[in-house]
Order: sequence, then C-alpha cells, then structure tokens
Amino acid sequence: MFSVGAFLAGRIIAHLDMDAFYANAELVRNPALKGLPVAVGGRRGVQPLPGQQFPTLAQYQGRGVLTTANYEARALGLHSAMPTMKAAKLAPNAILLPADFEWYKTLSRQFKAAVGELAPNVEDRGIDEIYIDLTEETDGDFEAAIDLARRMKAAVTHATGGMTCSVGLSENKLTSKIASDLQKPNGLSVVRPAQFQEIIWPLRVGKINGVGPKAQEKLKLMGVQTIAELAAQPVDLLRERFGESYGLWMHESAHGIDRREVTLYSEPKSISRETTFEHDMHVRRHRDNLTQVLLQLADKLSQDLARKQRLAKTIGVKVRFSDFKSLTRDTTPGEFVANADEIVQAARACLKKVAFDEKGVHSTIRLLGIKASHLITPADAAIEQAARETRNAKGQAQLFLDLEDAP
Ligand code: TTP
Ligand code: MG
Ligand code: MG
Repeated sequence: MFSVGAFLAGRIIAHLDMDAFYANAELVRNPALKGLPVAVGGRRGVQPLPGQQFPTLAQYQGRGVLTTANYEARALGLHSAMPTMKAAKLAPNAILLPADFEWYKTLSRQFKAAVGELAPNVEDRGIDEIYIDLTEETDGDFEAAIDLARRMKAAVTHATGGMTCSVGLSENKLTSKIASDLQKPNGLSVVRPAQFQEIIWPLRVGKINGVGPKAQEKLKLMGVQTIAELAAQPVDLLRERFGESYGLWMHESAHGIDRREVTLYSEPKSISRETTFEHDMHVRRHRDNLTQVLLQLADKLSQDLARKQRLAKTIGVKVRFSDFKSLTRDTTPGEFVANADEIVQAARACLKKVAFDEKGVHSTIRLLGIKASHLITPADAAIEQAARETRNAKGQAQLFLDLEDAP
C-alpha cells in the first residue's frame, strides 16, 4: 500500500537546525558567558546591578517572553516563549540579554554559506534551519551522508566562531526534521528507511512538524498520542475527522511518506555570454579580433551582473573549435569579480589553460564564451570578505568580536 514512496526511494535529505540559536549567538561574541545559563528576550534589555558583569532575570519587569534559552538555562526550566517574569521566578540568577536580530542574521548567513560550500542543494527554512538534499553528493549512501553531515557540522562551527547545530538524516524532509531534534544539542541522528517504525513510531504526534496543539488535542480524544497510534488509524477516519487533505497528510506522515522536494529559492547560478563568429578565427593570426570579442563579452557580462546585483566567485570560458568540439576552463580568483576588467583578467587566465595548436582544427575557433558562476549578493560578498580578512589577520577566535554590530 505504501509503495507510492518507492519511486522516491534512494533520496537522502538532511535537516540542520542550530542549537539554542540566539543564545549561542550571544556566546560567540561574549565567551565569558560560556557555561552560564543565558536567556534572550526583549529588545531593550536590562542593566546589570553594580558589581554584576551581566544583567540577570531578577532585574526584569514587564510582560515580554523569552525567544530562547541556552541548554544550561533549559536545565533550570526555561524555554522559548516562556513569559520572562515566570522565567525570573524559576531562575533569577540566569542571565538575560536583549535580542539583536542583525547579529543573528549575520551568523545565519554565515552558517548557510558554509553548508552551501559542501552541498549546494540548500533550502532556507528560516533563521536557524535548512534542508539539504544530499542525494547527488552521496549517491544515496547513508554512510557517505553521515560523513558529509559531520563535515557540515564542523564547517558550521568553524564559520560561526564556535556554534553547534544538530542534523537529522533520512530519505525525506519530514523524518529528517524530526530526527534533527532527537539528540540536541550537537546531535547527528540517522533514520534509515527500515528504521522508521522503530525510531519514529514511539514519539508523540506533536513531533510531526504540522501537527499542532489543536490537532494533538483532537487526536488525544481519539486515544491517539504516539505516531504509531496515528499510523494505526484508518485513513478514512482521519479524513472524516480532519478533512480530506489534512487527514491523508497525517496518515502518510505517520507512515513516513513525504514527497516534498528540497526547493532552492536561489537565483540562477550562472550567467553567460557567447559569440559565434561568421568566419572561424585563428587563435594567433586573429588575436586582435579575439581580444576585441573578449572585451565585448566581458563588458556585457559585467552589465548582466550589475543588473542582477551579483558578484561572481568563478569565471569560465568556453571555446568551440572549427571541428565543433567544445571545451571549457574556469578559474576562481579568490576575489569576487564584477567589473569588465576583472572578468577579462580571469577569462585570460582560463584561456591560458587551453591547449591551442599552431595549425589544424585546434588552431581555429568558431565560438567564444564567458560564464560567471557561484554568484553572490554584494552584501554576502562583503560579509564573506570581511570574515576572510579577519580570519587571515587575527585568526578565527577574534572573528565575531570584530563583526559585532551591537550598540
Ligand atoms: P529554534 O530552532 O526553535 O530553537 P533554538 O535554536 O533556540 O533551540 P534548539 O533548536 O536547540 O531547540 O528557534 C530558533 C530561534 O528562533 C531561537 O534561537 C529564537 C527564535 N525563536 C523565537 O524568537 N521564538 C520562539 O518561540 C522560538 C521557538 C524561537
Ligand atoms: Mg534551533
Ligand atoms: Mg529552528
């Protein structure tokens, strides 16, 4: 009956979620907080008492809620969305810091970029989480995926100046989202298709992303609390109680069926320009003409990049010889490339890698093209560039203190 999922078998999808994101973001730029219970809430913050290094919950007056708490504070009972006054009663000595969204967004971009370097099929799911389709990188092999997930975790920690994340691996988004939460913090949880019942069925229905408090309440009245119990319900009964599509969705979810794809919201990954000549050009004899063409292509490409507000990490050339055989060469200069001069310089470096002949078919070309790829927004380029420079100059530990944008 559940063979519907079979045509999607063989996928491996990761869900990665940062641990206690806002709180750990504060720890990155203030290592003195390490090991202490820390909560984040409100925008304005409270002042520390004389003699105190950090403000504590005890000083808070108001009606706000916590956005999150680190794991030390969670051990004292604090959690996201808890009224701050209530938290203050539970843990008056826990530290309370105001939220600084710009800082969290900066770290968010950094951890996502780091993962994207290792596996490009990344779907953004908000400030602290992403899905990554690893099928191509791993050929559907879970051992390879575990290895890649470990490297992604290390890359995230490196790129954020020490933050940890938790990763779930399975054949679909739904299961991986559940899995990433199983061993927080700093977890890596794998649910192979054959393990779905063993690992997922004992969990509460609320662990399924999309089964909210209302549905949980209704299910409880039907005597359904675990995912196994949900899976045991006749699909028609679920349809009747919850509506056609939601009922069917619940049923499929409880059986580990989720056909959703990892969708990339990103812009086109590359832009290219090329010219086919009226007459084939000899690479030596028509050198001046070819240079002219190269300059024109670079000029157009730089305008394309400007229009799309992107910089390129990689520049490539395409050459088609008179026998119609084509080849490409590319280069990643290390600096982001945007203007025509930089493009020409990079394209020349690529052309140097092409083995042209003095005579014969590989001495004349009928087409020349330039491609800009690994495109990035100027803002992200600036962040990456700043991070690189600081890393080179001072070493990783200093990085985030320098980027700090708090008042
Ligand atoms: P989560 O990923 O849900 O939580 P978390 O990262 O703090 O902790 P963990 O994943 O380790 O369980 O949310 C990410 C951030 O979103 C969180 O750090 C703060 C913010 N947030 C809120 O502002 N309000 C909320 O109710 C929740 C749940 C999160
Ligand atoms: Mg999180
Ligand atoms: Mg999250």
